[in-house]
Amino acid sequence: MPPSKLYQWLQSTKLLLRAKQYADVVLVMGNEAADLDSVVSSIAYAYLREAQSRSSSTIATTQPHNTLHLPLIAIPRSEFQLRTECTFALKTAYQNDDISSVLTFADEIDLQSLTQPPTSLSVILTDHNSLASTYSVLAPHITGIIDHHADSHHHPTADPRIISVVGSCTTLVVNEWQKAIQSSNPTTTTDPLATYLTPSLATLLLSPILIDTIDLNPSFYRATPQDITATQFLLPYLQNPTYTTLESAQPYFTSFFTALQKAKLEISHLPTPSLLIKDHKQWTFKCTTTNQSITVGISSVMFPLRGTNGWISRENSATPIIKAATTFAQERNLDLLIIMTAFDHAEAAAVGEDEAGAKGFQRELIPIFNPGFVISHPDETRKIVERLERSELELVKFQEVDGASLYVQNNVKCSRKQVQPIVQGICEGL
Ligand SMILES: [Mn+2]
Repeated sequence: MPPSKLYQWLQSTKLLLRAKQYADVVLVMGNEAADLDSVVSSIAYAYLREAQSRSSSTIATTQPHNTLHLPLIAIPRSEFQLRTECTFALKTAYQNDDISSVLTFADEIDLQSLTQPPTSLSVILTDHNSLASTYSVLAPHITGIIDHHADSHHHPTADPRIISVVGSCTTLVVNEWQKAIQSSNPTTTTDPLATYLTPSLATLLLSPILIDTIDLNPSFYRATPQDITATQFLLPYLQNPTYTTLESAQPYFTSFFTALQKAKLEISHLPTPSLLIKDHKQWTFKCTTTNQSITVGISSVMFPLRGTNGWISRENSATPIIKAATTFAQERNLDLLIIMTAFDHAEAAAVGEDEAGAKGFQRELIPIFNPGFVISHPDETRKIVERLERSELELVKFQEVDGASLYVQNNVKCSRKQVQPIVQGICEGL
């Protein structure tokens, strides 16, 4: 079986980029979280532009194809394996092709050189409408926005500038496919636009819509009429053409949604350093009395430490986790690394991943100090630990390993958003 059209296009795009064989580049880029919606919306919109340029006229097919449409995944390639729902959706939609192998990631492209003449660069943002600071070099080149977040009113002259609060950004991209297919005239084109929307692509487009709207379930108020219309439009393009109505397709949607959700939770096989980097943020605080800078990182991990299926039992003890976390803190020059675990036992039980469904939502927390760093002075580490223990987090120690304390965080309402200012206050007041 020959590779799919999408695979061939992505592969040739990668080769042309490497060989610098382009005059115009249209970069389509999702946000830095690189979640399923960002990945799919950027691929599918770049592919629409490519398909339009190929099918719009016979001249386009006889002249050298000089515009490179390039979806960019805004994370390093090594981190993509952590987006388990993305790799699962790509595999489900394209069973015979390894699509991720031909995608282009942030560490595989020299953005600075693309912004230099004679290259003409235009950047289209999907799933975000204001650039992350790491990509500010691209700001003058933004020509289009398709997004479903609140409008930050940047780039007012972008065209298209589609910002609409729908469940999934991919819904807005499906909308663009629909408009383009309906307005294209098949008799004048060699390769009608609709032939690019294969069953595989339709399945891929469906996946973020299902995840973001929670299976189009009206009781979660995530699915908007536009998400429903987009799904309706995709129906005849899906792998199984017997789905004529949304009602008849619902059992298929639910089983696909459940599988995607399960894949998203399946991180327990990842090695400890990957679990720590998957959702990590860091900040530098200034101690007001000593004027020292203190860098603190917080890793959120959706995997419980305790329990028979937990992280500690996987490693046989907590020691390898503390060791790997200490190395992680040293590599990133952190004074303090806090691991926060969050795990919904009830949700896991619902997809058969957890035997004890009654425990509900739980959090755990471990502060780990980088030996030899600013706050490694025993007085200061002791102060930080004491103040954390006295804080509103309601920490209860359940184990102590190699000088690190492992806590249950009984105030489960405090996510990283709340823990960060608490830690900031403690560091600034040392
Ligand atoms: Mn999104």
